[in-house]
Amino acid sequence: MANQNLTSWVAEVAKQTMPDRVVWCDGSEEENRSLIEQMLADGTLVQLNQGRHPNCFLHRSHPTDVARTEHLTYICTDKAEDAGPTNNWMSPADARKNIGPLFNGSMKGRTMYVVPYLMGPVGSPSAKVGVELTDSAYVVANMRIMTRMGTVALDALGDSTDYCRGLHSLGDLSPDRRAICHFQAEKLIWSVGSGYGGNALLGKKCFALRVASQMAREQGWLAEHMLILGLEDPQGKVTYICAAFPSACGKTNLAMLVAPATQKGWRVWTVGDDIAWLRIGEDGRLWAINPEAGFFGVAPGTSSKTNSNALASLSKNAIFTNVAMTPDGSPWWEGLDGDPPAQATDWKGNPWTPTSKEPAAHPNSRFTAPASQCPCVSPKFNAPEGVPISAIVFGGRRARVAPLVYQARDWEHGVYIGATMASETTAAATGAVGVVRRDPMAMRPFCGYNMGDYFGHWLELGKNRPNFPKIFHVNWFRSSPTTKFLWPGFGDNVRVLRWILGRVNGEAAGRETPIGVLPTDDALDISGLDLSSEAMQELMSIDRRDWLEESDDQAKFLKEFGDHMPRVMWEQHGALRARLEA
Ligand code: O2Y
Ligand code: MN
Repeated sequence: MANQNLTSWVAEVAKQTMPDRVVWCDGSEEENRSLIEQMLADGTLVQLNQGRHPNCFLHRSHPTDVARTEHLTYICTDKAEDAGPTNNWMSPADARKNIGPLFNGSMKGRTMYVVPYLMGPVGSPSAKVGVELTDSAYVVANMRIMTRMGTVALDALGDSTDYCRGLHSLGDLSPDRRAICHFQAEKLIWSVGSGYGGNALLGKKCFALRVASQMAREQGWLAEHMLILGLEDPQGKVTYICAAFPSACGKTNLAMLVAPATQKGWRVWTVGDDIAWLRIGEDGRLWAINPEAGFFGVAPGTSSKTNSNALASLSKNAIFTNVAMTPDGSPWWEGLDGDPPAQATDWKGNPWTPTSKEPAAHPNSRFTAPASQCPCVSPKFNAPEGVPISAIVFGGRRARVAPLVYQARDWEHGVYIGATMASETTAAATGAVGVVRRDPMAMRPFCGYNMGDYFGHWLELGKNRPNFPKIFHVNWFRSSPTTKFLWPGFGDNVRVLRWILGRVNGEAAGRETPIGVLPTDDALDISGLDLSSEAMQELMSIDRRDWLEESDDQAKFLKEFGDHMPRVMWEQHGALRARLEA
């Protein structure tokens, strides 16, 4: 029996959007094959070399539709202050009046696909159902990779009304008629005018972060923009770590890290590369699931050197968006192994050679690939109970100020570190280089409510929880006047993870500093690295003047939230100042 609530909503939307056909997706192989054939025929997809890249296809998005559009993304709550200063706000009434009409007849001449999907492993108490109605077959094919899609989700839903509704229409793809609205009280998402990534695959940032963060607040859990990895020691014991980094900080690379040969017996297992849902277990620990089933990774810079596991993950059954194509039908992007091809077709479909002024692949070009294809996918990837988290790592890209690694003094201090996290912008992300942007817990674009209240939720959840994870901060990007990056990064980051693990187990040495606990001089294994003692000292240095300035800037940020900022955060700020001034 079809779910009555769902069938009524589908009928209501069809009446407004007027599609030629409504198709309920079951997620089967046959259904996917026929969608792919249809998209190859109508030009939505380009076939890649099926010998070298089995079942892989290329999509070129509209040239004005190549990234998430934060300025057109709204949190729709009755009161503006419930969205807070980091979100764009629109009242639900205004959204219905101003954005609603963009859906009128928007699916005429198109098919409306009903896409039921499950976020989280089948049978998990943490998993949640969403349903996306979309007029984009490309979205359906991507959702099939990124979520557990189709019958499995309808089975999980049964006749419940507890699901997140998402309505997506390509509209006319004009940026002037593009908006993404989150009606938080109703768990309803509207997205119109974009077919790209996080704007259109509504299970990802819209549901799993913006809507879910609001649900998590109400229900006593956390929906976070975090990777989840398992760190295996030489004895075979695996400890799980979550980490939150803003864009362009190597999150996917850390999630799939390959330890160098010198770190014998250490390895990383990937549970997730982008989103974690965390619940308190009966043992008082935080348990994490990855709500997603695939990776929507950035292609440029991905190579066998930077991330061989990502490269292996996308070797088959992958959809590429806005990458270049070589004459033999292989996907290509800047930073891929080997020399650039002598000629290629760029992301817009134009001829390209290495002398062309523009990059061949768009800097935000992407691959969508099933997580099951990742060589280091965790055996716990589908575990309904998830994995117990021992450490939470925050990080940012800072040329100065933040040392390579430090540990928070306690949970409240850790929440302060997460709340005041910042990263310097890169050319690829914004055009302006080196501007410090506060991005609390890497959730600035994704927290679906006032972030002052969000910090309060974190503080409340961790109260009197001795088994909660320890909190750390890392910075892989420290530089000096003579050296761009002092730390080698990539696989060698496992050395830092090992110190973190040592701290969790009470085994690694640390020294108290005004900002937290840093490794003692020989606590970090740097054997075999070409790292001078000066460089190491710089990596671990804390400049008091820099930090006083930093804490002033942190205070400016905290103030933006007015009465919503918990008193504890100000106490943490005062305590930091006092330690710096002592
Ligand atoms: O969602 C997009 O369109 C690109 S941004 C993105 C994609 C995958 C994972 N994370 C992000 C992000 O901005 O955090
Ligand atoms: Mn992300």
